[in-house]
Amino acid sequence: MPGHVVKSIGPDPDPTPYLYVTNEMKLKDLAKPYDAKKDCWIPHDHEGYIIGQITGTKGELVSVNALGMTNHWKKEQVSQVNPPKYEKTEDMSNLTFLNDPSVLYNLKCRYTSRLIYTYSGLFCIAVNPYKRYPIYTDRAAKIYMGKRRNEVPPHIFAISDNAYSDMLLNKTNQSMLITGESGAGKTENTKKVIAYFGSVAASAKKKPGDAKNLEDQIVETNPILEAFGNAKTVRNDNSSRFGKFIRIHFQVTGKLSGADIENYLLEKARIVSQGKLERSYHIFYNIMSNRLDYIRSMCKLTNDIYDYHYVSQGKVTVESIDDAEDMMFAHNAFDVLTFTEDERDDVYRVTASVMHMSNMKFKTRGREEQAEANGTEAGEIIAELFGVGMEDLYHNFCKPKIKVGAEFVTKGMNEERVLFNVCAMAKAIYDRNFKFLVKKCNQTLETGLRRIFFIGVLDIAGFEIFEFNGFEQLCINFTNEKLQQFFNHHMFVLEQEEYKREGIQWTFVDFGMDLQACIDLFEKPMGLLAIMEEESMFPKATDKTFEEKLTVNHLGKSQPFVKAKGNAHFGINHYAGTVNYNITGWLEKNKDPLNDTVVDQLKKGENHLLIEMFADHPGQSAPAEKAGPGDKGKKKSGGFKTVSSSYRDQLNNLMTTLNATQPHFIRCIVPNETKSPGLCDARLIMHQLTCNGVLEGIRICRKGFPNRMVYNDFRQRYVILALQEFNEYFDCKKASHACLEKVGLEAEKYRIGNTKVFFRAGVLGELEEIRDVVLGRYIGKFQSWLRGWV
Ligand code: AD9
Ligand code: MG
Repeated sequence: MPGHVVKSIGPDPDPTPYLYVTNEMKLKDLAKPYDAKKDCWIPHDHEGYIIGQITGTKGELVSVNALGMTNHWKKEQVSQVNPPKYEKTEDMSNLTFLNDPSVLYNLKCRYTSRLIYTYSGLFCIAVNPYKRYPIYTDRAAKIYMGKRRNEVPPHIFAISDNAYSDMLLNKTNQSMLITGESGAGKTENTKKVIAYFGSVAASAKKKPGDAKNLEDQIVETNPILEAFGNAKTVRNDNSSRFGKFIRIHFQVTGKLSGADIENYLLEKARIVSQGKLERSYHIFYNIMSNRLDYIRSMCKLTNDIYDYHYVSQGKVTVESIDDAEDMMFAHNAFDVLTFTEDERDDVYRVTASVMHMSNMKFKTRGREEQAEANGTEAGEIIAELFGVGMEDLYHNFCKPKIKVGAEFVTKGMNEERVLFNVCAMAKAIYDRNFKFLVKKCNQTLETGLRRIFFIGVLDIAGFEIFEFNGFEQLCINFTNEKLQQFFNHHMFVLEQEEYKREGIQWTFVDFGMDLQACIDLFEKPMGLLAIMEEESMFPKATDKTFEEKLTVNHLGKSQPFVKAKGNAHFGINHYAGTVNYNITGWLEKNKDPLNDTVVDQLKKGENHLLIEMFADHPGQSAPAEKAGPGDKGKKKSGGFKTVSSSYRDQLNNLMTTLNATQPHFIRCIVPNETKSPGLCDARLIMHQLTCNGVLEGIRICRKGFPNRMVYNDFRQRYVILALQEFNEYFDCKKASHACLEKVGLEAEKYRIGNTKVFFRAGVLGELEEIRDVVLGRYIGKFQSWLRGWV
């Protein structure tokens, strides 16, 4: 299966060349020419930024010579270059000049040297290597076990190990927030995190041949989730089409005690339609590989995937995927996770029924526009798999009962509407099946052992800005806005704590508040979500009335709500940029209507899985239709919610959980669009650094005092600037203060803390320049003394 953890056979290869900068590299980097005063970064179309030399400055303009040409740039377009000693630095927050070009350059240099992990303050950045490096082996894991972050090179294992020891030391729950674009490596990193915890906190000694250890069960949820929730997309052959939050629970001793999974919004459209280069969920093709022939015969499937339109509109095979092998991974995982054979086979039946549903044919009778069955071949199989009567099934699709007042009446449906309802039913069945799988995994992972602490791992899509942005993008982007606020707030809290500890005077502003206006736009009464929910309940609402209501309430009133560009209806200024949203079909998607009569029939049928899946669906006992014909406008109540309101509840729960944890942030980056190892597309990377908050993190960093040095280090480096002061004062802190005053640095540019001196962004560079001048003077003096002596 794509990315399945494979134990290496024989001794693990040496991971160090993929983790450390070699001495050879270091020497080469240090020998690079560097002119602190002249070298600068300027924007470049293809490379993102290139280095040029400043030749002059006039007012707001800087003349820069680069690639043999001199051009004039605005001051803010020109950034300073870091000295060579910072080449391939492991933590970019230590850079003297913390700016966008330096961050991009550092990531690029490390990536092309096969170093995929880098820190940027609180963030761990992972650039997808598109190649299997031997950095996740037992040998690699040993490097990280029990080590502090700054003792070992950047790695997801370092973050995992720190989370684990913080949990035990501080007795607090932890979370690891892994975000990034599609194909960036979120799921791969999530798997490694989970495997790491499995190995450091294994619950019991493994018995040979025993496949049902808890750590195995936790790891084995993955083949099931991936088979049913992942699909080939243009960007990723193994794209997760749902978000997830996995909590690994631990006993007081730090040993595993269980796990649970929360899943978010599975992409449903894919179940019935795919783009030309894409595929539906892996399981359909796994089954059709016929690796387990009993499944196909049990489910009455032919041997031709093209017989099933819902799952054969795009690709049906993928080069990087072995469907037969994956079938076995999923099948065995069911066993490890203690699904009974009946449960497992019902899952296969229900999955196959979705394929058969593409073959339900209907025709229109006369002028009445009443649909009726056009052949019952598919229906017979489906009815058998569902454990219901075939004729009733067709009847319920074509003439459902609806409640008007206290009465039930039969309502005629035209062909188009029936086909729509069949589609909706197929999607709902698959989606509910997926939820059942998660629920069942959770039941198995509930071991009865005491759950004292947990580490939660979040794997969800990062911020998305496409040409066309719909309901899905809105949900994802809102989630990311909330997560970014969480990050900003966390960073603010940590900074504040450090400044307090160090006794520094500073007026604090909660950086999280920078995003509040956008979050309010979504959350407040009569905000975007409230309006959407209200409109979804209102029988006569249309896309147009929805749009009008949004505009009237927010345009010119809520600052982040702006006029749309192109074929969209409105724009929102998110922290990562402006996104134009197109609201076509949102209300329908949000209501997600189902044919209640068919639901009722399934609930009364013989397929236990279907009965369980629809247990929370009111079916025919849903409240009566309020107004007008058509199955629009049904009021959802009695525990039955719109998509957006369930999502909002889930998100609120997630945020409450996260707020009570110590978080760790991992940002995954796609380096290029061709899945090529070692290749960097500067624009693509910069765009992601904006979307995933790394640049936002740097912006915040720059608002405070990003560079800091303990006094001893400061003395070692800058003693030459104030020889007398450092001689005079025994107290290094006083001497450092005197030194800074002596060189004439304005008080606003630094703060004297209890153990460290803090600097505003770029100030260390200024100090370095002063040091160069002083050093030059000493060298000059020494040289003339030498000359005199000679
Ligand atoms: V999506 O939003 O679910 O479409 P992800 O989860 O961010 O996406 P995924 O982890 O599935 O991406 O990675 C995509 C592919 O990149 C994998 O199938 C691997 O082929 C490749 N990849 C990603 N990370 C690594 C890694 N650390 N080592 C090797 C990797 N290959
Ligand atoms: Mg994924």
